[in-house]
This record gives sequence, C-alpha cells and structure tokens, in this order.
Amino acid sequence: MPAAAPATCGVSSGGPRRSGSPPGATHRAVAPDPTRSRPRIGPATLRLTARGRFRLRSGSGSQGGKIVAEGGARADELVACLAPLTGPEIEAAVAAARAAGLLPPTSRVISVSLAEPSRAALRVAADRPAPPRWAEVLAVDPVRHLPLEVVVDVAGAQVVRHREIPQAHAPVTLSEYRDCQRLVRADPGFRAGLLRRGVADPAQVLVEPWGIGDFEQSAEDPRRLVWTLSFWRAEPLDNPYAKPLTGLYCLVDLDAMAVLRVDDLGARALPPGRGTYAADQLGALRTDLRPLEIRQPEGVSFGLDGWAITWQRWSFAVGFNAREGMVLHQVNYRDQGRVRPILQRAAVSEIVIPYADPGRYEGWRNAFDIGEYGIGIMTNSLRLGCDCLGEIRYLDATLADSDGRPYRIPNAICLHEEDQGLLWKHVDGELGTTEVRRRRRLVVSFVITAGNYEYAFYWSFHQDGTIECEVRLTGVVLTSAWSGADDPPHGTVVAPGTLAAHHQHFFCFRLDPTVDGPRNRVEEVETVAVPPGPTNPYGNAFAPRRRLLATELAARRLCDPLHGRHWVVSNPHRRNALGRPVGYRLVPQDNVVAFADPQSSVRRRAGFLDHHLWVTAYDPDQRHPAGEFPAQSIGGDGLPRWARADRDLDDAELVMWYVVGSHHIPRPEDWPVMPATRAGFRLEPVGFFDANPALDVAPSPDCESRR
Ligand SMILES: [Cu+2]
Repeated sequence: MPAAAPATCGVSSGGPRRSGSPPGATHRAVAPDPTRSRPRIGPATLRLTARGRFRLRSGSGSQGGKIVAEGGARADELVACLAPLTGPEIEAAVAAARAAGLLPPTSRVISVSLAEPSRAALRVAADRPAPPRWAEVLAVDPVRHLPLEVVVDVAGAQVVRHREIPQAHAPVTLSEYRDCQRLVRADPGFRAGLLRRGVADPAQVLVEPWGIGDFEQSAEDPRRLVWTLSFWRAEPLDNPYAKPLTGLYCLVDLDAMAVLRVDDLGARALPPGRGTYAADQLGALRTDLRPLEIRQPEGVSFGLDGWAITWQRWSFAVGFNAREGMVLHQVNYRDQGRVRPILQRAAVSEIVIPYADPGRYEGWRNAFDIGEYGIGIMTNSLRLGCDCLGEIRYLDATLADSDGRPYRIPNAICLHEEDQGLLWKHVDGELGTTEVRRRRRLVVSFVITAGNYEYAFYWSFHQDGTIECEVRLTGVVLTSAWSGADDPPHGTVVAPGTLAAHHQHFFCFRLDPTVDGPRNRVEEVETVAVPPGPTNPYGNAFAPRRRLLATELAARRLCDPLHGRHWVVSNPHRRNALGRPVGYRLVPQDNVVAFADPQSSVRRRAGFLDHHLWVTAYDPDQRHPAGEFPAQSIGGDGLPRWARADRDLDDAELVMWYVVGSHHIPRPEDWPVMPATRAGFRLEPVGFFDANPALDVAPSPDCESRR
C-alpha cells in the first residue's frame, strides 16, 4: 500500500535493542556452564552506536562481521528500518491520525503496522541515512461503512497520506469479534434456539463469527456482515466442538453491531461425547517415557539483537504485523567473506480453508484467516507449554487494539536450534575412514489459534544453505451434528453423531527473491525421458528440461511431482565457479489442487488457488494475493488481476507466490484433537555455491572421524 517510496530514512525510535538484552524472556532447559570452553559457532552482535544506529560486530567466532546489503547499503541500519512498530510508535501514529481529524470518534482501529519501505527505498547508498519509519493506521468507519488508511511519519508525527477506500469491506477487529459473540449470546431469538436444543445457559456457548463472503449480500451493500456458528460446553471444561449446535445461525451487522436475523433450520440431536483432551480430564496417562533433555551448556550459537539474527553464515531480520504475523526480511548468506542476498522478504500472505459440505450454511464455510481477520492478532504467547525445546530466545510482538492502544503478545516468536540428524556422511571402505557431520538448523517460529485450528509456522535455516518453511496443522476439526448414514459423502463421522466435513487448507506464501542481486529470473525444471534412438541406445537416458517463465501469464504453474517439477530462481548476471548462473530452487512438497468448482464463491474470491506458483513483477502495492480487502469480496482481485498485465519477468525484480494445499479428509484419529500434520516447501541452493557449503562444518566433539 505505500504508494510512494520514502525518500530518506532516519531510524531509531523503536530500533533494535542493545546487544545482550533480548526483548523476550529466556527459557532455559539447562543453565549455561561458563567453565566449559568449546569452539563456538560464532554469533555476531549488533551494538548501538552513538548516533542511535546499529552496527554489526563480530562474535567470538570467526564468522561474525558487518552485514552489507545489496547496493552497498548498511544492512544493519536497514534492519532497524524494518523492525516492527514499538508501543510508543503506535501511540504516536494514532495520535497524529486523530489530531488530523482522520479517525472519527466512532472509528475502530484494525491495525497499526510499519509501512515497510519499498525495495527501491531500501537500496540506499551507504552514505545516506536509511528510510524513515512510517506507520500505516488501518481503521474502519462503521457509520460510513468505509475502511480508512492513514500513513504517518512517526518521528515527525506528520500524516504522509490518507485515503478512504470505498467498495471495500474491512476485516473484523478483535473487539468486534468479542462484541459479536456477546451480542449473539444475548439475542432473544438465539436464546430461544438454544432452549429448543436443551441449552439453558448461553454463557457456555461458543459463538464463532465467520466471514460471509459474497453470500446473502449484493455487491453494493457496504455493510460488514458476518454469520455465526455455535457450539456448547455441556460441562464447563468440555471441548465445545463435541456439541455443535447445528442448524442455528445468526447473521450480524458488525458496523451496527446488531443481529439481523436468526435462522433455525431445526435442531439436530447433540452428539453424546465430550471430546476431552486436557491432561487433567483424561485419567491415567502414560508413565513409561524417561526424560529426554536438550542441553546447550554453553548457550545458543545464534546472535540476536533486537530483531536482527545471525547464525552460522546466515543473517536476517524478523518483523511482525497484525495481518501476516511474522515476516522475514533481508535473508543473506555470508560466503567466503561476501554477504550474498537471497530473499528480500518472506511471509505467509493468505490462508483459505474451503469446506466441502454443500449444506445451506455449511457451504458458506470459507475462512480467509489472514484477509478477513489477520493472523498476527491470533498469535499465541508461548509462555506456557513446550512449543519449542532447548535453549530458547523469544521475541515479543506489539500490536494495536481496536482503540489504537498498543498491547503486547509476550513470547510471540520463538528462536531455537535443533539437531536434525545426518548432514552428510561417507565411509571409505578401502581407507577404513568415516566422515560424518550432524545437521543443525535454526528454527524461527510462531503459532496461531484460528478458532478451532492451530497453525504453527516454522522457518528453518540449514548449514547447507537450505531454507525450509513448514506449517504444522493441529487443533480441533470443525464439526456438525450428524444423525444420518455412517458414511456421509462430504465428511467423516469422527465420533458418534459428530461429523467433520472434508476440507482443504491453502497457504499462499509471498517470497521476494534477491538471489545475489535484485534482478532475477525464474525457470521451470522437470525431468523427461529421452526417446530411445541413436543418442539413447539403451533407452535409459533422462534429462532435466528447463523452460524460462518469461512473463506473468506463463508463470502461473501447477506442481507435477511425477516429473520432479520445481522452479529455479537465478541471477543471470552472477555465475558460479563452473560458469553457471547462481540460483536457488523452490522445491514443492506434498500439494494438492483446489477441488471447489472454478466458479464457486471461494475459487472466485481466492483466485490464487488456480495455480501453485505465480511469479509477478515486483510492485510494492501488490501485497496480498486475494487483494487488499478479501472480506465480502466478489473476487477477481489480487494475483489473477495483476497477472493479466503479463509483465516481463526475465531479469527483473520479482515476487514468487507459492500456494501450498493441505488436503484434509478427516479420520477418527483426528478427534478430539488432531495430531499435527505438515505442509511446506524448501528453498535449496542450486549452483549458488561452488561446492557443498557445509564441508567446513566440524565433526561433533563426541563423534570424531576415525581412521
Ligand atoms: Cu484440516
């Protein structure tokens, strides 16, 4: 949305913190032992300079050093530019917007986020100050039914620009979600429906407001509508999804905060179970597991300063906003003293869950968790439990509530290292030697709760140059009461009287590649068999086939695992020691097509589901694959619209959009809480290095190579 790139950039209110004072708490499995001295992997630290800027200094190992961004800019300053807004910055931005009369008293704040500098603005020369910090205040005027956007220069408390956005429906705010729940519980018509189902106490009813999409409303209707599903805790500690109050629905006007209609399609018998999964409710638990400790007696091997992270040869910055949750910025790899950029930015940018039940209201269940709500606001505080193990550092997130006041999510982002088995190995039988290296990875993660579901996002950095993105899906499946056949066509009976509809989870990741520089190209690579003949006399030959994705329409692609299809993003201006362009490849893992009809509401509104890969020319205004405001959209916006421009992609600033589908035909084992399943992709170097970049990983001290 920042249309004009900031011209210059002075940072510092809200920049990274001083080294040695990580912003979150530390969870230690084992206290560090300062008396032991093993070679460290070499964290680097950022120091606050007298000018209020940040300079990277080497850690105790040999791998620290100043980060240099593409174009020679000071990456440490740029990292500070990209840090999320602080509480005081949020307050200052909202105050400036109010003082300018741009936030009416009745307005509700949706989010206050950093207006990120464009790529052009970040390519500042080393001798120029970094871009200014701008805040983007997004609010809704419920009286005029309009989203409002105000961009504020934080340091100067000046409004840079503002706009009203007609014909758009703003996402649901946190307070609206809760107000809607209270409103429905208090509604006489809803209460009458509860009584018809034997439910006397509305306080024990879970009401879930769902986006209404383009159902029940004309495109011209500016009101913000949701509809509600409801579930009952028969006992205070029960799993509410065990008793779905199927057939009872409310239509709510969020702007007026009024129930428009209660539809009771008739009560269905409630399932008998309680869906219990809490440890203190289950009775006897297993007692045959002995302790398994993750010990890092000398502490972590990564460097963390504010939002800047270094580990092994990697450096990057973490951001956070209300819509996308965690964002990665400026992912670089230091290779033989040279800092080489790989990604400018990476984040999940939309999540859509189409459900397959064609019932009267069940067919409306098409959640857009990012565009309709925002997953930053759904982010868990990881203070409790064991989401990560070992020596952990946390980062807190700061967001704005519906009144524009900052609030904190303590321990929103988790950083930790993991041993991941074998990195590489070879036994030379003739020499009798064994060389083996353990694989360690740095994992940066956050977890959200989206109603019944949990999504845990893990970005992992490996010693061999691989970047891995994994989503783990867990939580509770969405249920309906069911009294029909045992083998329903659109779902699975997961417990007596409990139907979990078939559905799919789609995650659209936005990746801004900068492989060894800003201008890249993308090729599709798949393997084909060579026809038998004079050049293939034994019929055994096969070979990869490369095809340049030269324009946006040509770059809309589906996965094809049967031919090993993947996509290589490369820099035609940089070659490796073998004379080939340096590159990274996007390697799909399990994926699936969307099964909803192409003309269905969800397919029209989430047009990006038509393809697994999209590549577009970089445009800082093109940020969200289903458009800026997918709530109640009629479709057509976002990637399908942008790609119609069919811009040239060869040797250009690019954005890659990768859509991962997780197909979910529920099974009884998914009840009452689902074992985590996985979806994701990898980014692997392909000719980016001249040889295995992990050759210099030292053998583990306890596993020395032996002759
Ligand atoms: Cu699922």
